[in-house]
Amino acid sequence: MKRLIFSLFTAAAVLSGGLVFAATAADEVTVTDAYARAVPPGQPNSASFMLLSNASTTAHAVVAAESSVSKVSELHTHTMSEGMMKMRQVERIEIPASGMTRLEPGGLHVMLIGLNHDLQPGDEVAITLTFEDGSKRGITAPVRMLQMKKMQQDMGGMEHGRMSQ
Ligand SMILES: [Cu+2]
Repeated sequence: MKRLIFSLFTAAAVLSGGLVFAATAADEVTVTDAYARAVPPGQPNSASFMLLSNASTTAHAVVAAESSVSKVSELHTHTMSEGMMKMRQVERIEIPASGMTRLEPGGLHVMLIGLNHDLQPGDEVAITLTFEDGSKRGITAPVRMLQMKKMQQDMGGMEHGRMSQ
């Protein structure tokens, strides 16, 4: 009997350990297609994009980002306001249960503010995402040249809109 109790206890400990591990958002969210926008010297800001996939039955959210190349990293989205595309900071980027959220030019992105250096195609940007439960995930985003139209959207459609008025 003693032995049975002992093994039940062991099984429970292993099981609960496994559940704690599985419940971490960083373990349940997969990050693919990560990249950062190439910018010429003198350009202070850039952005990173990626696909966040949540295989679990619990919704998760990214609540913060840090990067190796910028002083500040913020979570941003774009919204249309009076015919102009504007960027604004968001507190969290939701990833629905069994769903995906795509960060892409003209939409959600990780804004890299105050670059330490220019970003050339072929460079890599290390980004750490923090999830709602405090768990973190490090990703590597290769730097890519984006098409001009998308770049303009992302680099401040608001300013372009003002200039054309
Ligand atoms: Cu932004």
